[in-house]
Amino acid sequence: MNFSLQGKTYVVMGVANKRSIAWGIARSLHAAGARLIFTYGRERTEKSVKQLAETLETDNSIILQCDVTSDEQIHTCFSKIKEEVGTIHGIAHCVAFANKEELSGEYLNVTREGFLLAQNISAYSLSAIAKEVKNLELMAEGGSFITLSYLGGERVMTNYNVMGVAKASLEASVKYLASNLGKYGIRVNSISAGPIRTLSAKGVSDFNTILKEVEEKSPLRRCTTPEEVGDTAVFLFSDMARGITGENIHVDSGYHVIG
Ligand code: N5H
Repeated sequence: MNFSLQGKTYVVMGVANKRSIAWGIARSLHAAGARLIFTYGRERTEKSVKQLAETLETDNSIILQCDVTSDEQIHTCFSKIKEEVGTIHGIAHCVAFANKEELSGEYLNVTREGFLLAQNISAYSLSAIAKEVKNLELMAEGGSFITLSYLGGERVMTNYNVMGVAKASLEASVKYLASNLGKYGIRVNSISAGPIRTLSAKGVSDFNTILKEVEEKSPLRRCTTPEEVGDTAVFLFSDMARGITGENIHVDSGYHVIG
């Protein structure tokens, strides 16, 4: 048993730019010898995903659109993946969205529309993709799913609001999916990452203060990097983690143990 992902194929969903956690995961998977397939949501990110994929020296040229709010796009995307490679070994689901207006102030101001939008993109999409993978028998040799969460899904974090409720739903989905897919040799886990300066964090007014608090109070006294999340993803995807499913691993310098 080792960490090598040589000869295996992984789908990485949600690379937006070079700061993306998804890109950190892609680089770690690539270093472990994996072949990568990328998906993006909005047309305008296609170019940057292509440019980033080209910086990896192996052939990672399958780049497909997958707007996760559309069952049809999910079906088309994963059917194409089936046609192109036949079998995949894992999916990194790094997709989330909520209306900006609902990521500050009181959670109480949440709207039905905003609540459902956050749930649709950030939580339901994992189940929709898992269903498609199962129906297409894409993980015929067994495999694993990884999704990204945040501490705000477990406890109240200022301004996380509707996204916290979506992450709670995502983390519960991980457990139910793990329970259903285990019999096919498919594991489902999440990584709860510490705050990282990504496109998602853009516009968060007090982000520097949040990072500073992690630096000062976390057991490791430093912030989380996309590389740390990427390396944990390699572990979770590898046979070394064959006994782990339905789990939420905190890659956050230990911040979650602090009161
Ligand atoms: C407690 C915090 C800070 C406040 C909450 C931030 C939540 C961020 C997550 C969501 C996914 C961000 C989001 O949807 C932003 C959009 O409204 C506007 N941005 C966009 O449309 C950009 C262009 C696109 C590409 O973004 C997306 N998502 O598609 C949490 C932070 C300390 C940690 C953090 C930032 C967590 C997290 O979940 O990302």
